[in-house]
Amino acid sequence: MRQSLVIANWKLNGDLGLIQKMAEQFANNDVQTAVKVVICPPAVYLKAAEISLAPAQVKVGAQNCAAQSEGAFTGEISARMLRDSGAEYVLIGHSERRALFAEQDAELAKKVVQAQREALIPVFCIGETLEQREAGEVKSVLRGQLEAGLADADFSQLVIAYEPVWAIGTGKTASPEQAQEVHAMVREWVAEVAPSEAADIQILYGGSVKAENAETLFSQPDIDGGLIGGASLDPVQFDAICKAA
Ligand code: G2H
Repeated sequence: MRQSLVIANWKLNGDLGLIQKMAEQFANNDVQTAVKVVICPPAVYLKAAEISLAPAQVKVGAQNCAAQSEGAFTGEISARMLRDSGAEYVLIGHSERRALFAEQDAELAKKVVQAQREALIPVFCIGETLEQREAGEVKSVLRGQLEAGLADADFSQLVIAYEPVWAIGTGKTASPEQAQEVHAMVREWVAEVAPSEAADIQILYGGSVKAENAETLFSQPDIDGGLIGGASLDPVQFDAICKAA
């Protein structure tokens, strides 16, 4: 039985005030007993978020990590540093990192290894563009991303997030059926490469999830929760999304 997981991706948003509001929203809330809730603020806020959210049983994660463990890499933050700052999860391969920061498959595979070496759970993100979907390439694109990025992964310490690029921050959401079809395909792929993990691995949906559409998405058999961007900046709405999981 897979536990539901809902992860907030604050992207380049949020501050100490939002952490405080989120902590207040989840205090005296029992959703976290059934659903694992994780907040990924900008890295500089990880420690503050860990301390504020711990009493509410909300975990924290990072949005990125270095592909290297240490050295002359100005501006980078290693997986060990993130772990020291309280992170338990780290997003890897978000489409914004791929598109805006030119992150390539080989680099992402190294990040996954670095994260797992430091006992961080990678949340490995995959997704196709609208052009690729319309060209009938969803399966080949996603399998390519999975094969390349997870080449050296330990599947027992891993989360996969399907985020169709055309649904990110656009207000367009994949239909529950479209999302389920992809999630089932991803689970089938895991069954091929790591058969013992296929039933247990958590596969999240992301892309314009809101309180209104969360329940139908999360009720699909292979959707184990969500990766939430814009709607996670509103504590009341994020709480409602967690309750739908
Ligand atoms: C996709 C998602 C969170 P949003 O990027 O990772 O953001 O919910 O704003 O589409």
